[in-house]
Amino acid sequence: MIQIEAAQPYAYEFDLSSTALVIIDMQNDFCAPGGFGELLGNDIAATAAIIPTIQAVLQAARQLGMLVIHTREGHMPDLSDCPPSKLARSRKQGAGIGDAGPMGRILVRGEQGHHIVPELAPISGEIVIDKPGKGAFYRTALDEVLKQHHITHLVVCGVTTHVCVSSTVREANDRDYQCVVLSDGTAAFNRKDHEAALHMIHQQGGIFGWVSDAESFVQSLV
Ligand code: TIU
Repeated sequence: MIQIEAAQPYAYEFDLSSTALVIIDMQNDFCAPGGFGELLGNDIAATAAIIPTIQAVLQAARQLGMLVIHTREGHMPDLSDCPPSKLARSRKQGAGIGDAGPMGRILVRGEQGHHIVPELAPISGEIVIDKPGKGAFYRTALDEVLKQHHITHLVVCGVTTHVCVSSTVREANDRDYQCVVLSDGTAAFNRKDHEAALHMIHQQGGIFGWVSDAESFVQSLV
């Protein structure tokens, strides 16, 4: 059993064989200029800045043979999996899903904006989950995939803390997965949303899970 002593609200314990690293939506659409995140009016500096931190976590996980799962938010080219309300709100915000953008059609599978940033590109044996929603369990095979691999614990990184990371951790918690979110391996477009989202996870004795940091996770593995 491995322990991250410094986790909040208390030490997080896990076994390598039953733990997956889950990297949420580290796509150009959220981390690169001209992507969906920036077109929505956000500053992508914070989401781009965590790429090297996640690289270090990913390298450690790969070396130890942990199951690695990458997720991507996006829609089919015909937008048939895009809820009309989500589509309407994106258009109102001036970043219409499916419209032409600087990196191809916005939030559409196969377009440049939808690709995972090159530094964190999945390698052979890693699982990529395409999701139409904010949570990674909604209308995906994630739960089945995790069960096939006998996974009970998730180490969560990615973007954004208050949106897709938060939704996914809440969905995971209801399905009995024990999640630790790495505070510096996640980011929101602003600090206030990031910190509030992390607080909501570990408050009330870990109401949705644990919060730790990349260094503590990597150190726990050695
Ligand atoms: N991946 C993810 O968080 N999708 C978003 O739309 N996030 C925002 O913060 N907008």
